[in-house]
Amino acid sequence: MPHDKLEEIQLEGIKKTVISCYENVAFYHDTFDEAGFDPYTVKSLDDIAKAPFTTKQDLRDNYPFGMFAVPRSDVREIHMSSGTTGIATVGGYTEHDLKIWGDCFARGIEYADGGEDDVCHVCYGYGLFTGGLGAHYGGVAAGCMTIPMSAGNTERQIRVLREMGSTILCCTPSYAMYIADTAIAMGIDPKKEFRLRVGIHGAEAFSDNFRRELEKKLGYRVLDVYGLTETMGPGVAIECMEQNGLHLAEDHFYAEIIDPNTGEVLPDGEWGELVITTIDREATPVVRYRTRDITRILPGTCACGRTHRRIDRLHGRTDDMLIIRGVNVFPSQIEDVMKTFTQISSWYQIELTRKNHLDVVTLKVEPNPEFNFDEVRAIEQLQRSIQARLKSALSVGIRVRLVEPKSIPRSEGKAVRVLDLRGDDQ
Ligand code: DLL
Repeated sequence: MPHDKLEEIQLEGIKKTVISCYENVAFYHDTFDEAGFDPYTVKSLDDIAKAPFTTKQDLRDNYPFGMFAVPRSDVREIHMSSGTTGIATVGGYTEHDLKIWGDCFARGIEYADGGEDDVCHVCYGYGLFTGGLGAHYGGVAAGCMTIPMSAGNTERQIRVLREMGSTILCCTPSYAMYIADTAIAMGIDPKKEFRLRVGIHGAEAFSDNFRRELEKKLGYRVLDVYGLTETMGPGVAIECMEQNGLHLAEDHFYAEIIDPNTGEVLPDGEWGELVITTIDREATPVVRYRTRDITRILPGTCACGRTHRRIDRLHGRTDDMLIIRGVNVFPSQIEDVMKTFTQISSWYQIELTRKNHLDVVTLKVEPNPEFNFDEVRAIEQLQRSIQARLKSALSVGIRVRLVEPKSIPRSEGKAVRVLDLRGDDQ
């Protein structure tokens, strides 16, 4: 669809969304009034920038059902964010919302020319996490034979991958790597014994190197999928086979990029925080939701010919930024330096501790399997070179420790990349 036609659909949807929020959700009624935003006067897409932002805290304050814009009896399903850092947030879905969710995830399968001949193996966690059921509805909507594996029991995953001939793998990228490594350790070559064509991986950031390694081990193409509980779950944006940015489902989500400090809307191409307004979500619509995720709108059109604009792969979150002795550091910057060393793998963990009231950052990283772990001098030399390159790239001292292969904990869900142990002064 030409983009100007799409914008007409967006405007019509947004007009309905802001009115529904104002009339049905006390929180929006109050905040719109306080900000002097009149939802009945939205005439263009630019007018949405006059509305106040919604934050995760606002959703928490209205836990559990305060953000519902429809009667409770119209809600068919709920999901919740993990709530590891506070009260969880709740997303509600009407029948219409569930259909849209399936359609959005199914786009990723369609990008890979998937359909009735495919076997969609879903090992994102099912349950309150949106990964499992989001990918599941997508697999069904795309016409695939869908296998609801959920996460865990990796040997059984491997058995099913082989025996059912799964062609599409949906899970976190770190779990996909764990499956690949486990299969290889069992003497199975996944490239030969699995029939995977494509992996639709997301829920956490992963580097280009990590992607290439996965593609090499599993013999398939990896597409990045983005989403969050507060706006729907996986499928808000998905990469096409060009692997050059994630197409936003712009007929359901209106995206803005803002300067996280000033709140000002930034032009296409500039990095900032992604802000999303839902266009036709019924149960829990959100207006200008601050995702905390850092990306940019890629200018220009995609070689695949689709007109939906693309966001760049995520560059971390405003709240994962580490402040190390006053310097702002994102884990993705550490990964960028790691990529320049062929001797090390993509498995790492950043450990933050405090010594004499000063932050100490230790990067624990596993070398590649070919690296000779018995050569103490080679280990020390490599640690020193990584340290030096980190220092010159980030202007902070980071200790580097090469650790035994397979010693960084593998996860079935999102990988834990940063361990903050600064609570105890050591
Ligand atoms: O992680 C939804 C999801 C499930 C997305 C499966 C993709 C696949 P939450 O648990 O609410 O929802 O976490 C949302 O995860 O704000 C990002 O910080 C991060 N995230 C999600 N997808 C990506 C991605 C799901 N492709 C939070 N790359 C978001 C980097 C991602 N980070």
